[in-house]
Amino acid sequence: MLGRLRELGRDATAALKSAASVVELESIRVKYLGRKSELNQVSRGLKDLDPEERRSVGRAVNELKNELGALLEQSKERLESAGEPSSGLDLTLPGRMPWVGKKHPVTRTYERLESIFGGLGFDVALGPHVEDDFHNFDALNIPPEHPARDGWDTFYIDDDSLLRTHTSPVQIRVMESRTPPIRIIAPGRAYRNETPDASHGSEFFQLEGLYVDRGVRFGELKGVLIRFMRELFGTDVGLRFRAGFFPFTEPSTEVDVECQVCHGSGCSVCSGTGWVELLGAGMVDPRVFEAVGYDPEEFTGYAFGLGVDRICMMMTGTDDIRLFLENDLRFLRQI
Ligand code: FA5
Repeated sequence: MLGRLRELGRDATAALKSAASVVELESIRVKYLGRKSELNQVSRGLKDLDPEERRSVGRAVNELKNELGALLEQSKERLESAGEPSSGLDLTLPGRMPWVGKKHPVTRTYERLESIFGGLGFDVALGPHVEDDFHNFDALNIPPEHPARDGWDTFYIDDDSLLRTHTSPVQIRVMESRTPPIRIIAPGRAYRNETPDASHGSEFFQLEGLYVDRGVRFGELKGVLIRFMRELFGTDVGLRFRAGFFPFTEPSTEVDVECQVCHGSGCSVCSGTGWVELLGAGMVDPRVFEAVGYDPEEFTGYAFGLGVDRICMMMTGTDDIRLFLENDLRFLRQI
């Protein structure tokens, strides 16, 4: 028995001296001094030995326990002074900052627009991104042979389905399903088979507006657009209404804002003109009313289509629309 105790002592001492971490030290303690250790079993079996042997073995067990306990403390101090933390948990390490997500700047711009138009009594309507020729073109007074179709370079899916080139088809879907008065905005993506540049994406965000009732006039359209532009950009921002052409509105206008990137001196965003086109608008053409079964003698209305990415560029001074789709957090975090 005494020989076995000496053997255990030798093994435990060697293990404690060579332990390389506090975790390893703990497993050595469990093995040689723990509840299920051989040394503990010898200790518990002392009562079955005859008195003589009990005395000598008992003394040897106690001495060995004391020796190993002291050696355990020394090894722990040695490891801790060498930089090994006692629990494997280093409370001095700086904490990890949680990632806090934010809405995309174009989403925030849309939400701002929604709130302005909501305050003016417009509800939100949505439509499909995969459209048919009728809603995207024919009902908007753009028949197949009409040269205006060239202005909307289209991604066709098959002969009759396409990725909508603007949000105007939502006008048609809303008028088909409701009767006036109608006052809606329709936000969402539009797709054009265009080569992207600083101010053109092949995929971009538009916001359509439509108001139909009896006796709606062009002056109301102008008033709403000026009001919303001033809420966004401030009262002294330069605005420009130009005569425009859209097959689905008559008369039509395009509205530009003074370039907020170069403030009018000319840059790549405004193609050197000092102005950026933000929207197209006009009075709903009677042929559109006929296509949805409304009587053009009874109802009049206005419609507009804004480029939300362009508005976001102007509000944030961003000089390239493509940055909005690149998902580069270094850029997005600056806004
Ligand atoms: C239209 O899309 C018409 N549907 C707008 C409209 C609606 C007119 C209702 C009348 C009545 P246009 O192609 O001009 O029109 O586009 C409208 C706005 O979308 C532009 O002023 C511009 O701000 C934005 N836009 C157009 N093409 C792109 C593009 N490739 N990338 C980013 N924004 C664009």
